[in-house]
Amino acid sequence: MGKYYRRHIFLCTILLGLATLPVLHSCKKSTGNGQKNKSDAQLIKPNIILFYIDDLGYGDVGYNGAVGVQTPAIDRLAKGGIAFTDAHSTSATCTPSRYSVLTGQHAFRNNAAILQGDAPLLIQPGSYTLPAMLRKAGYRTGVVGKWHLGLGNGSIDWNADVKPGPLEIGFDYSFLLPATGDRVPTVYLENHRVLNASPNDPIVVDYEMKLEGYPNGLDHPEQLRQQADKQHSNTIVNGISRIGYMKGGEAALWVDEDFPEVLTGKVRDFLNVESDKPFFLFFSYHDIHVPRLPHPRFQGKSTMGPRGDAIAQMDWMTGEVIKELEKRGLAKNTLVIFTSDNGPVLNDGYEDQAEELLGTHRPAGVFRGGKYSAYEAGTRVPTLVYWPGKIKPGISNALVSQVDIYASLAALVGQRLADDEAIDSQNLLSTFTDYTQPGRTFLLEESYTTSLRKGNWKYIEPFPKGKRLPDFMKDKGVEGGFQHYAQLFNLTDDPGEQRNLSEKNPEMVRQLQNEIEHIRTLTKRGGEQ
Ligand code: NG6
Ligand code: CA
Repeated sequence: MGKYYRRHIFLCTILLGLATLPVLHSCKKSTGNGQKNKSDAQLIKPNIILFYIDDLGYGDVGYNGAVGVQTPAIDRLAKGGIAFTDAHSTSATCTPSRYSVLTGQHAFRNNAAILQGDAPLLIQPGSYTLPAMLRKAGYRTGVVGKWHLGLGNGSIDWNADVKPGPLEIGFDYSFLLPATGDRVPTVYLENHRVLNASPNDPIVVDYEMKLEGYPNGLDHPEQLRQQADKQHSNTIVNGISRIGYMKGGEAALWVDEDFPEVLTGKVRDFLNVESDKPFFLFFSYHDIHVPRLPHPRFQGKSTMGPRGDAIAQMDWMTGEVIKELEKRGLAKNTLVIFTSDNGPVLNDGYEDQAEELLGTHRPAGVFRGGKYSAYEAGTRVPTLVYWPGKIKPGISNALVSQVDIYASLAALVGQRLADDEAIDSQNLLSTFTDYTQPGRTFLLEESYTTSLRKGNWKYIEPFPKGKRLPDFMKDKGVEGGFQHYAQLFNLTDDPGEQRNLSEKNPEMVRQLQNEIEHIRTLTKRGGEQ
């Protein structure tokens, strides 16, 4: 293909995308942060916030039928924006989904799986990333919240500069929970440094060997506020035993109940930075992951105990950020994407009564499975796009994946992608901004096996004989869907994936298996090998 021709296609794609943004050019006024005295041409670069919730199920939000907890702030976004009914994280667990959002590639291409708390950075500095692409387009970029993509090069000294990390792969600012709430070290990391670390009380982290210092859960169950399974029974911090051992850093330890204030506060600070640049913020929540320890203010806000209260807390945090945008006159010039890294789970290692207090609430809605699962609820998550005054509110049934955020935002801000950049990411800018537009024709879902959606068909690859699931899967009560035989469902009349049609449709099974294998071999955008 000639250079001119390619460029022409690229420009057309951008223009087509923009044509779907109905009132884009009507906003000429200065809107504050990053948008002073800018021409129309530059106004196509709105601020962008990605609200990335942890373990939030399709049915956990009011607008999708939640019972026992209210989510007024999120419902307001749903009413004023586009609510997607068939939007997916790329994977049924956290690290792989995050990897895909930030790289525009499927996690299997880099063997991305749930990481230990002291794992090295999974994305090599110098690789193509979403924040680096947006930075190239003139954005100020930040990440606040859960990271879980690894840090450092192999052995981390938590008392010195912790790097490489987000700042080395495209973010200008970072404030992190380094891994997850249930993994040590239970400290905040601001840019390269642990917040409030002291040379007199050095932090040591070990994932193999018990460390003397803080008590641990197996030896001191009487000190626990929530009983935990074996994997979560190591060092006790704030009355909760975690995965992994740590000692030292007493002044740096976080208090889980403070997350909403601390994280929302850091987001506010990021928004308040005076800058001529538009911003991109990846706001990555701890909620509603375990350990679920909502602030006393939210305790009892739901009828479902800590899991429901954590949903209420997460909703409050979302509302606070939107209010902040409105207060600063930024709402109309900020594209908000709200979604979750994987589907719901009730028992994920701690006894917090999530199962007992569930009542008639259905975390996964009508879908089968949940976090970790190959069934739809593993990846089909609540997803909203909100941009008041720019996109028409509505419901979209288009098939979309979080891996598409990369190419779609590139189109929005006028960045051309290299052939080997974000290779799994499709430019769905028109779909994300117009509820009448179609989405993908196929979509890959990763779990401990691989599934493929083709329209409303859903194929689950057989789980290899001899391959083992992680031991913890036994106790989860999650329907994994990992069978040694092929599974094929038609979601049109069987959204709950109950009737396996694979034997009746061997040709379809073969075709979808071939497509999975074809996707595995791709090395370039647009499907060329
Ligand atoms: C598992 C943890 C689980 C959770 C998960 C990652 C068990 C026993 N342990 O190893 O609690 O931390 O990893 O969750 O299941 S995720 O949302 O970050 O993928
Ligand atoms: Ca998760």
